[in-house]
Amino acid sequence: LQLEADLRRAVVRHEFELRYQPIVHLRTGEITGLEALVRWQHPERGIIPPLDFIPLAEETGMIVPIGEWVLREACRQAAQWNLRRVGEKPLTVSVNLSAVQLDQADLPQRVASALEDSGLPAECLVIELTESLLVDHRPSTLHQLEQIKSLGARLAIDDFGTGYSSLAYLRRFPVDIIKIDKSFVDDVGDEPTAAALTLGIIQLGQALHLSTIAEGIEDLEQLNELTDGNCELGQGYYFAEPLTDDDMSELLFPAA
Ligand code: G
Ligand code: G
Ligand code: MN
Ligand code: NA
Repeated sequence: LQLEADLRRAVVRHEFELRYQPIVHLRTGEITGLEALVRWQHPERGIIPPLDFIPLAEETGMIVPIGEWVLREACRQAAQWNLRRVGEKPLTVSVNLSAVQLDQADLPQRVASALEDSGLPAECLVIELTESLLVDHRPSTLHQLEQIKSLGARLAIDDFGTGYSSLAYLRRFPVDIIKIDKSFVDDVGDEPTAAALTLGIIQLGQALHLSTIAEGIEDLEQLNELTDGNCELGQGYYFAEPLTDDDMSELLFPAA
């Protein structure tokens, strides 16, 4: 209950920060986008990771204002970085969405407003949905997602392969990107079953004209396996951990 009171205060006092993890084109090493990951800067307890407060935020509905701040701040920051990337392809920014946010009827308008106010082109925004969000989907979910898509934003399935009916989601929802769960990537170099499943997911993505992003790449062996398997994009500690905005600026604009 203390945590809940603290969280309420955190929403009012804006105690949240974003970290940004690069998403890299595996063959060229080029950064094509960023995933925004929220942190709570608690005044006494220091940085609190999302797994320790997002569930409470979802139960209490506080994820709605927190998630809206994340969305608006991620769009603002990405638009600002893209302004400095003269002559380069604009970066995409990926934002994680909770089911509770998707249940808000005005979510598509909130997304539209975040894009408009930031000036970020809609094609640069990726909304990440977990399989658990899709498994418990409501009748309104498909309509909500179609409205977000009609703005021009793209949809990714996070943690792909860990849910109950991953393949069914691909038929039901207008998905653009598959994020291969870290549990497959972890074992891709030394376990034949994990390698076969990973390659199968990549080929499935290709057949459906979807982008594939491998999550949690930590070493060169994993990178090589995934690159050889034609996985397009990846993220993980091998490239960079989630970075503060200052550290990300330095990575994007060295010695600027
Ligand atoms: O950043 P970290 O690796 O600790 O993230 C842990 C989990 O928290 C991930 O599953 C991620 O999807 C989730 N998460 C991070 N930021 C957000 C956010 O802004 N909103 C929601 N709903 N989940 C987030
Ligand atoms: O939204 P999602 O559940 O995919 O969140 C990604 C989470 O994975 C974040 O908490 C991020 O900090 C974490 N992460 C990103 N890259 C790596 C990695 O290479 N290794 C590990 N162990 N965690 C990672
Ligand atoms: Mn994610
Ligand atoms: Na994930």
